[in-house]
Amino acid sequence: MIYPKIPLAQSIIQICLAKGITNIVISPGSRNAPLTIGFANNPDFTCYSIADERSAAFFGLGMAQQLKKPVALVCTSGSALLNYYPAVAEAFYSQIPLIVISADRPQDKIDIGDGQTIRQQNVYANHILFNANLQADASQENDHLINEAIAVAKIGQGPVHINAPFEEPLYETVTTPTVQVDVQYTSIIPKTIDADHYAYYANIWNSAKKKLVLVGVNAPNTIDQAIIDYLAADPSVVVMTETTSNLHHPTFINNIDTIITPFTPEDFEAWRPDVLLTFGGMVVSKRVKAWLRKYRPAHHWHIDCLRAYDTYSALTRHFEAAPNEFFEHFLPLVKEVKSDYKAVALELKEYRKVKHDNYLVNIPFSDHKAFGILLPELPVNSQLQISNSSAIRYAQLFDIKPEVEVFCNRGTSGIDGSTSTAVGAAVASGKQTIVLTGDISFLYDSNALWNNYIPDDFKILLLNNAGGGIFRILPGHDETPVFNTFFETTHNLTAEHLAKMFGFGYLTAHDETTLKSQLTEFFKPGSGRQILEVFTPMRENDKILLQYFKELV
Ligand SMILES: Cc1ncc(C[n+]2csc(CCOP(=O)(O)OP(=O)(O)O)c2C)c(N)n1
Repeated sequence: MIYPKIPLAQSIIQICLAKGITNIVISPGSRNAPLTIGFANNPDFTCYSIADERSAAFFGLGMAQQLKKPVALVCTSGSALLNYYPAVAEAFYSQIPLIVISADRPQDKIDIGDGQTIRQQNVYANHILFNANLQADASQENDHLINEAIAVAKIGQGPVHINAPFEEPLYETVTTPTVQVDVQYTSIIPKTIDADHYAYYANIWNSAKKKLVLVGVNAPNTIDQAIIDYLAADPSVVVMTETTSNLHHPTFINNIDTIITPFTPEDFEAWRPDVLLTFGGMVVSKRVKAWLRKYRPAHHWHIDCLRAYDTYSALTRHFEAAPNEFFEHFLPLVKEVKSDYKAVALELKEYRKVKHDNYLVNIPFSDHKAFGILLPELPVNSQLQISNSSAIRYAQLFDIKPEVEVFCNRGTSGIDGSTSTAVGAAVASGKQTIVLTGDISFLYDSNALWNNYIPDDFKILLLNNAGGGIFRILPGHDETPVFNTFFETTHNLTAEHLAKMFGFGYLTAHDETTLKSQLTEFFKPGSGRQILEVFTPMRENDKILLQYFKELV
């Protein structure tokens, strides 16, 4: 076996292995050579080589999102690790474990005029769970920091940074490790549930006639069926789910914006919950946030092992538990409450559905129409990775098969890494993965395709409306050169040449008929990696969407 000669690099590699950190995404460089040599020559690790650190970090994030365990990123010194920052921030807000290992120069070589040298220690200070600023010599203190970084990433479900200074020579190797590492194992002590406390909250629940359960980003197949059944049955409970919640039941409202956008102030008041119970991560719907912030519930309880945001300025209780664990203790204490809250919601859901379906049939080809056509065609048991901007917002308006798992980088809502994340997720999950993206997001992250690990059945549905269509929908849109140039960033680009360069099949659609036929071709088993670029009319899309909300009444 080959090991780097530098003892500190040996320590990092051995502790990673001992702690089960075996997926390593490496970007090229010299300063990180000791780590690259050590990881890549050890068959216990699976190493991925990705040149663009921004893309590499999102790729690692996508893997960790699926594996639910840390993935390590390894890069050289200088600006390399700054390019990890978007994914580090996403991991921080989406609670995804990532271990950044950056190679550095020893401290006395910083700020003396050496090349590719920046101040690396604590560089992610505001968005990191732990900084292990190592010293150049292997030591117990260093080992302790490495151990702790990995433990924090696992327990805290987020990014950590290990900064490792290496002195030249960097490429020398040995055949057996020369250092003994100190591996420490941290066990998670589960928080004990206080049963009396639950009784207090169950009393409030049992006397409330309007309980709203709102579910944000949530991994597929994580909520017990008994919980879903209870929430679906109690007449005083309305469940609203985000597309990214991966939670399904015919009685759940999975198209929040379709339901509440046309609301009058009286409707908002009538729907104001007495108790708001939330779980899962970020909520996409701006409208639900605006509603609940203005018409605040008397009680807002959030269930999460680690964090609770006071999104509606109404948070009264953070239950530090996983949802299943919470409900396991809570459900035996609850009683069904007589109420028409759910019945009214379901009646409106039915009503809106008729309006929604009618509207879709009658509109011309557009973003809205295209979503209505393509979402039902997603293959069962596939995984949908949606980019930010209007793609994730349109997706909220339509039904998506329960057998399709849905993900989106909503931690920071960036447009900078959706495709790279999807590639990482596809590699880690082994599921057929479909990216659903706008043109600006796709072009921004086109280096995602500069990747040797993209599975053969990876598909990209690219909605090209010649710019950032979202800005047309937002208030403040005005058809001026400033709007077109600086907001919408209008362009005439297509993915045709990128597809060719990166070995993807390339299909296009400009209307309903071609979209339908191209989708058949696109999803044909064995048709390989494909981009289907759907061209929609930039100047019509926003009008069609805004009219949709009017026609729902
Ligand atoms: C890294 C980053 N930069 C800027 C933004 C602001 N932003 C949000 S949406 C958007 C345009 C997206 O356009 P596109 O992907 O074409 O989607 P469309 O709105 O047309 O559906 C921009 C620039 C962001 N979210 N993330």
